[in-house]
Amino acid sequence: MARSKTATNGTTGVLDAPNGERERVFEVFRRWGYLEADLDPLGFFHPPAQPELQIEGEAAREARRVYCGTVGVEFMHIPEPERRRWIQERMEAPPSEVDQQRVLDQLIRADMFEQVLQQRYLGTKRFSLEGVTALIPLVDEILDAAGQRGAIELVMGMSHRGRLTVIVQVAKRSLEDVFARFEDVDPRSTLGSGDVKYHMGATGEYVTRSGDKVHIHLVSNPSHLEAVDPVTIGRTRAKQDRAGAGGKEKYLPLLVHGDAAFAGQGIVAETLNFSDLPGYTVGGTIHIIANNLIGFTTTCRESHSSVFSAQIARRQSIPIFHVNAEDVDAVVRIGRIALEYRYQFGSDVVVDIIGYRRQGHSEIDDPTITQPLLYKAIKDHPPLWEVYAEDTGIDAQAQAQQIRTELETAQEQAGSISKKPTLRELPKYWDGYKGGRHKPEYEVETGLSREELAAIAERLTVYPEGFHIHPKIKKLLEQRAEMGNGSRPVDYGMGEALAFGSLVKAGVPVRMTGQDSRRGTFNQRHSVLVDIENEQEYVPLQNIAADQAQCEIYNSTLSEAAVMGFEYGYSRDYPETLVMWEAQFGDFANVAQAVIDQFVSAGEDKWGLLSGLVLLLPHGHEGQGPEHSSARIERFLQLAARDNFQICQPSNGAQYFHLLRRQALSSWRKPLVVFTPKSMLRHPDAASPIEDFSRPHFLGVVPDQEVSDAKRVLLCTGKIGHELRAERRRRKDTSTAIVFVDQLYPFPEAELTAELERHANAREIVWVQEEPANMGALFYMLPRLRNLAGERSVLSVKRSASPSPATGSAKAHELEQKTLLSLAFATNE
Ligand SMILES: Cc1ncc(C[n+]2csc(CCOP(=O)(O)OP(=O)(O)O)c2C)c(N)n1
Repeated sequence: MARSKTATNGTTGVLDAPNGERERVFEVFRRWGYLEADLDPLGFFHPPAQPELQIEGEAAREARRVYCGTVGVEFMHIPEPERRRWIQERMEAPPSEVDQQRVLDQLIRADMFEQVLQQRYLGTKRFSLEGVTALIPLVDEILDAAGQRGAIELVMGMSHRGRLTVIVQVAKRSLEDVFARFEDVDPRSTLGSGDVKYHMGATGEYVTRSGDKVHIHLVSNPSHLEAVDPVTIGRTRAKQDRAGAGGKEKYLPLLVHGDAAFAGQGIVAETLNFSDLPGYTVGGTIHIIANNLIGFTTTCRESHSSVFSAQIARRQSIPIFHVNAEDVDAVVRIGRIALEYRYQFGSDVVVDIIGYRRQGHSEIDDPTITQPLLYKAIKDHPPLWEVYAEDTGIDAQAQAQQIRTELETAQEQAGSISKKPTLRELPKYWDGYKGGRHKPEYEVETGLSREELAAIAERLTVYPEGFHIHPKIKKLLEQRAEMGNGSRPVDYGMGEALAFGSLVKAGVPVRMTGQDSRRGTFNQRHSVLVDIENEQEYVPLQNIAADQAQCEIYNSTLSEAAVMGFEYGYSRDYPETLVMWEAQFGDFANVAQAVIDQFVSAGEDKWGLLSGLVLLLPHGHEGQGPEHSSARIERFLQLAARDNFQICQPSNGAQYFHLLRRQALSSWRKPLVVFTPKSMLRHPDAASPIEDFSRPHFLGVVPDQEVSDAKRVLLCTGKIGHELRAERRRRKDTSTAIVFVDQLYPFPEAELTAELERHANAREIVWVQEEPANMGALFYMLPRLRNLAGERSVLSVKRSASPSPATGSAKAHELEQKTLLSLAFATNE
């Protein structure tokens, strides 16, 4: 309320001024002018007419020239008056000079590049930029302005359209190398792996008009439109964090979107929502919409319910500049204003360049079938460089011929390249890390001495004098202190805190985000203490030692896809950090399935890019219904191949501690999927004696210490194992071994073989899981167990196959669980 009052007063103040009438006219145009701006080069796009703008007079003519020309700006929704004023001043100032010769050169290069590709590789998909080639001079101007503001790197995310042109003209990779990709040289190097050419990442060096060098980092990208957005932002944030002070000025994120994707893909809104949040902000992202007013065969009218696809950004203090992509000088000028706005206010900004798509969606697509009239108009329309040459009066024919020859020569030379060219260099900070198959020498010792543990526990359980602690937290900290000194078994919550504390103390940064992660969904973490009298915060993990590394734990937005994508991106540029994303319940991770499939699982295979991201996924059937039970173990196991990641379910607090430390300390950098407990968080059976934290390693298989030489071996993972052991106690059974498989993938074959050897006389090996038969680890374990079992029979106990992971009735769950336990012990009765 207070905000809108101020705004109204501000407007009234303007109306009272001597030139009030002129201002009143301008105000109307500032608000609605963009709807009558001349934005579509082909004239097919018609926003609703605005009767308010039908004003006569000198002021109206002037305001119309500014706000209804080839630029239409939406900024009156921005609540901060100084931001509106800033934009208004720039829009109403005289236009700046543009280096037209440079612009022309870029336009010719962009269009000619596409034409040579079209001629030489007819029928090959390249997703031509023609129709929105103004993108190239726009990025050039943004880079020039950014260089002057101290930017040293542009982190760029974009999808298919124009990507190859960008790799050549912005990332400055050689033409020969890009043409060689079309030649598809060296196919044996990518048998069964690799990616298509218009998804590959690229790095390079850009020299701006002012002579500044800006490093370009074009992020590798999957087909899944816009999925790269949060990844790009996460990468930028990591680079900014590495740089420390001034990081937000040095690393600039830029996202290029398609118009249909920008409006249609929810992950765009999720990513925009990061813009001003402490855990995620990058000091403003530049968004460019390469808007050809079509998505594949779908028109704008079918693509979005808003007039412009860009308007999803209107919910935030983000200005949207729509520019006719055929007025390249205007595009360039707006590029500078957008960049300045980002640096001035640390805000996102959208530049929507509106053009057309000269070819079909890809070059093998005939658009005259679905949009015959539009494509008739496009066919008759000259390429942008010709339009620009005519508008500016520069004779471009000789220049065009020379560029064409240059491109054709490069294309011919590409034929003699025999090795697949790499288009990027990895930053130095990846030097010490390894991917590929696991090797025993990658294992590291993860145990700590009792003294070290006690010292960390002490720091974790104290708070400043005068801090008004919540009584429940006081008790929790007292219990944790007892865990630390060995007088109480250590639960998961404390196991995790000890892992984090030990890592930051040793100089390894820790970053975790997820919904309600600071407290922990299950009230288990309490990483931030809140003073009950003044809500001041105290974070014990940031007070472990004077020279410790950062420990950052943030509550995330209520998003999975974008937040997981962001953290994946962060892990890509901060390999030294233990980076974790936590699901509220593991079930919800499937909202981020595209990020899991395209980046976490396949990133190394497709692009040779490593990540140490940890996914923490609460899992377990506890009668909480179909969507609070399963983190879909089966899906992760199905994705597992060539040691692409690790999939674990630690069965107790000490195992969790060792697992997290192994992830942070090993030079083998692979994503880690952890199925984490819910009810077992505080269960005494899953707490560990402090001695177990001094053990050297995480155990892939947790042997049964109570039974040796069993008649039957029950193998399981997670909570069900504890239930089986309780059932065994109840039955006073001494002949059944219950063994936990804490690491599902890579398969701990040697450890499991050793454990089965200890029970060489067991006739039956039984895989027991609480998941339905078509879910869980069953499909994965059975063939592997059969391989190890030799003559022994391998059986399984599980719920019946089901389309949904769990029942909605708590009582039905209990009945099912009881049956499961009885079946597991059945042959012993
Ligand atoms: C998530 C997802 N859904 C569908 C597709 C298939 N697809 C590829 S490009 C495209 C149209 C994109 O239109 P737009 O965003 O306007 O970009 P343009 O191709 O016009 O530049 C579609 C539907 C995809 N790649 N990703």
